[in-house]
Amino acid sequence: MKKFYYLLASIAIVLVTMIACEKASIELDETQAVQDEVLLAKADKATICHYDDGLDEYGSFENDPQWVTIDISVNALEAHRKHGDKYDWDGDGYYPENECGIGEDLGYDCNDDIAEINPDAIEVCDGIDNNCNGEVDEDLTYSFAGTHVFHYFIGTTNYPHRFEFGEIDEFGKFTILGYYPVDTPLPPHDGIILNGIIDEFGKFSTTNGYSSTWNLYGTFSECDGFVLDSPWSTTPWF
Ligand SMILES: [Ca+2]
Ligand SMILES: [Ca+2]
Ligand SMILES: [Ca+2]
Ligand SMILES: [Ca+2]
Repeated sequence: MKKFYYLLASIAIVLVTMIACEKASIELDETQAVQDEVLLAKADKATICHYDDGLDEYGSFENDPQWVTIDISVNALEAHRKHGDKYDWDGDGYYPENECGIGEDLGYDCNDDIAEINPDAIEVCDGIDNNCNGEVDEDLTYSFAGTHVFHYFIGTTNYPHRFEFGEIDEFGKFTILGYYPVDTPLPPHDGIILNGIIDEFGKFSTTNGYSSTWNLYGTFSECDGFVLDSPWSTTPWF
């Protein structure tokens, strides 16, 4: 009989524990649901700089026209966009300049149609102010020195060559340290030094010192680097 009471007591403890756990679980679910609701409510809202024309719903004068910061449902965004209200329309995280000062601390988006253009973008050489600092293609430096491959022709045969350029000096002069055929049957030309100059327009030219017919022409700029007029098709001297 004693064993029977022990068994009953054990079952009771298990049941009480299960009910308590279930209750705690329900309370936890309810708390989560409330939190989800709060998050959802936040996610459904958008902060915009809205132009209040000062008229009431009947078209009567109510107050002076003004720009005001308001929270709206995301469902109403398109309607506000048509009215010219300010918002981060391209979704890059930055607002365009606005009378309400929204997003001023992050820096304004200078192009709110293109997400790739914003204050956090990296400036690249494309004629556009990518990072919205008011300067176009700033601080881009390309070294003139290095290897450049370009092509010339003997008849209709293309002979790509690899040219090694030295740096440009303060007078715009540079040196071609060597040039070599790239996968062609022509022999290499190691050790040949060429000189050239870049004029005030960024045009460069070289001569080999053996023939006045052998000039290279192209353009160098800090942004674009080395661009050869192409195809180069003057007659080689060798
Ligand atoms: Ca934006
Ligand atoms: Ca943008
Ligand atoms: Ca810039
Ligand atoms: Ca740029």
